[in-house]
Amino acid sequence: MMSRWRLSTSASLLPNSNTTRYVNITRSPDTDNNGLPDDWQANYGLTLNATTSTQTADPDNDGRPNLLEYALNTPPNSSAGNAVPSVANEVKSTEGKTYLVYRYDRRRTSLDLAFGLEFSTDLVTWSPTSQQTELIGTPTPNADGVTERVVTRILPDVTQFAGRKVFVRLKVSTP
Ligand SMILES: [Ca+2]
Ligand SMILES: [Ca+2]
Repeated sequence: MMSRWRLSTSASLLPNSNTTRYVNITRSPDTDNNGLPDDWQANYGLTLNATTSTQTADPDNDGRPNLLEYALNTPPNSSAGNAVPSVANEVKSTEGKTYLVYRYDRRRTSLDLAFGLEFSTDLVTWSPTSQQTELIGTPTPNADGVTERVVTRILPDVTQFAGRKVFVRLKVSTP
């Protein structure tokens, strides 16, 4: 069963001692068990138990299923405002070598979404491990208060890709 959890803290949860800190974990209601919080569905008019409300449905026909819309905090009922991950060549200053760098914004309050990059040479077979990656810094909260920016360097440096193509995509799943 899919579930959604949120972390919250409040003054009433904090004990007098400053050596212990309590964290309250509350589950966002998901009464139709589709893995998408009911309040998120309600915000965008996705009716409970409707076929247009499943994780794989794409009611706005923008090519993004509802799970991806939720994970990236884009509206499932409009293709407007869709943030697009970016890929750019960037020099790693400590090495002087150029690497592909992949940037995307993801929802940061959902503990049960898994994000990962996958790679392919033919757009048919995808693998999460055929290229090594390294996170650049730590994810940075965005001004919207909902998402964070993730920046990943794809290894090895671009000179090692000479004469061949490698495609990269973002995969979102619920464990
Ligand atoms: Ca739901
Ligand atoms: Ca969509």
